[in-house]
Amino acid sequence: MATLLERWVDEQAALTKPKSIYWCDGSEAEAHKLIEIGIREERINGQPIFHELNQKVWPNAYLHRSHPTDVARTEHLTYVCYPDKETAGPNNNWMDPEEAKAMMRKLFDGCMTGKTMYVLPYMMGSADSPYAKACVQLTDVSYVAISMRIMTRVGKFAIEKISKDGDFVKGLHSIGDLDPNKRFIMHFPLEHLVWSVGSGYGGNALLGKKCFSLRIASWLGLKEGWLAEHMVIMGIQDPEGEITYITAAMPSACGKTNLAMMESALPGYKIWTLGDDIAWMNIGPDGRLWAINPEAGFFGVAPGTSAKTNPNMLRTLKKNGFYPTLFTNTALNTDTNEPWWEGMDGAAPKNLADWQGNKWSGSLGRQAAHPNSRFTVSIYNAPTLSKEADNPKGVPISAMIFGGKRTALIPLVYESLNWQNGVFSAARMGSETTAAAVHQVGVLRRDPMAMLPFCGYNMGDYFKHWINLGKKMLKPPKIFCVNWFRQDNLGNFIWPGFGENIRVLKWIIDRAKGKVKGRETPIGVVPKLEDMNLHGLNIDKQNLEKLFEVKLDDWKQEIEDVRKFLEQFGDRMPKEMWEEYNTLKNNY
Ligand code: SAT
Ligand code: MN
Repeated sequence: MATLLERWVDEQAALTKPKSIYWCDGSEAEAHKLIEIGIREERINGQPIFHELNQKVWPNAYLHRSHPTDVARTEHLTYVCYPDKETAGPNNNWMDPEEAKAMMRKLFDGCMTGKTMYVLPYMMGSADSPYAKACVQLTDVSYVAISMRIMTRVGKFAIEKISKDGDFVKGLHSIGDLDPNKRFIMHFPLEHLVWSVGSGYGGNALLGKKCFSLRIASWLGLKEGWLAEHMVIMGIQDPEGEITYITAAMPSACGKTNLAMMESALPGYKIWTLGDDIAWMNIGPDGRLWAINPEAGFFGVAPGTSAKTNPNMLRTLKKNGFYPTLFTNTALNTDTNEPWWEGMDGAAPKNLADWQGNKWSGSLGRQAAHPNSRFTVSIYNAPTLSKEADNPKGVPISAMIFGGKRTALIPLVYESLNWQNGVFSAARMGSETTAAAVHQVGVLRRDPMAMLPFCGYNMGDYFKHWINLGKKMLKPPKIFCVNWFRQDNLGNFIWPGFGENIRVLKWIIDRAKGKVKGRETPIGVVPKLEDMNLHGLNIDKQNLEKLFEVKLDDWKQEIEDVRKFLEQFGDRMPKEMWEEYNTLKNNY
């Protein structure tokens, strides 16, 4: 008798009409087979799916070029579908589920004709974790199948868990005909279901990532009393050998991956990586907050990644691991057959093909690699991988960091006064937009908890959920805000960033352990200069002061802007947020 899973797959096949159905087992042999198919058989837009790179320097690595209109997440084509619009909130595009399904069914009808449907049973979280979830994604692209195998745990164990639980998270994906007018990423949180058509790109197509692990999971977290967040998870080892675990939320392409595997500039400190993008956090039996990374890989921004900014990532990318490594939309050195991007070490090679495969002349100020070009690589390749990375219980979190790209106003670091005040600080976060999504780059937008594009329900309810969870914890993490991007009067970044960020992390863990005092300001506690280890940095006094400055006049406009943002949520915005807002306003 067919199982629940088999029946569901058959139904999707009856709709999409593939020529064959292939059940993936997650083995190494299978990965090689799919890569071969992507090189020799499958085509997107007439192009092979993969190009084999120089295997001596980049073992097991392949280049993928996506369709030129399909290079980033498309937030304007991403919807959450609840029977009522209010539950989706002003932070989401909304469509009635029945209407959305009727429209999508037409787009899916026969879309896999002549193609193979890959069935990917996978786990988010390690299979033995009580917090893990079993899922299945269907797709018609080998690139997506291989990417899912790197980013998640694909294998039979997921099928076993599904038959035990009688339930799974469902994802149906087809690249369709890549027409941007027929591209939709549809979430049905009540059914634990995602339907995505018309894009093969990252967060649009790897449905375990933003679609499930954030949008659907945030909804599950609301119902079940936990948090699904857009956060790094890392351990900071001090010179005594003690490891403190923290999380850090930042919008896409603001340096989360570099932070997660930083090489410390302070002797005696070491960073251990657990995750670079997503944290699922539950209150443990001890009343602390425990985090797991549901993913198993990195989908990181290539431009700017170098031996200086992230030496551990270069080691990760060059390791001959069990999983293939993919590069998407980077440039190609056609003499050496190596990937290349802006901000890699050294000058641009003489003969380059740009991200679309055309000879690159270097003129016209165009970049050779797409600004949102990416690598997809297994976390198990990372030399900084924490030995707790697969611990089914996760790790206990002592501090949470929230950061964004702000060239002015926001100090390098400050600590919130308490949980509720911290939730408010995170909720009013703003960041200058990046190339990770299709929109104008470099404009300030409010991005609460770096979750604006990923919170799968009304953010007013989300803030309330955060406040409620704080009350349930015996020892909630301390909340901090950071900003690596403040500029001087000439428009240069004041703070060197990257490995030097350990100096900020050191202050944060010192504060979390109650080792140092600080200076109180209306937004929270900033460091006293003497408590920050600044030895060997070349920042003049005036700029140093600017880094920690909280100036009355500058904040007036910010506070006004925050009010407008909060007001959008009407009576769904919890009164505690307005209390915090009024305290801040009255302090200025
Ligand atoms: O495209 S993804 O959503 O997977 C990456 C990102 O934008 O953070
Ligand atoms: Mn992300």
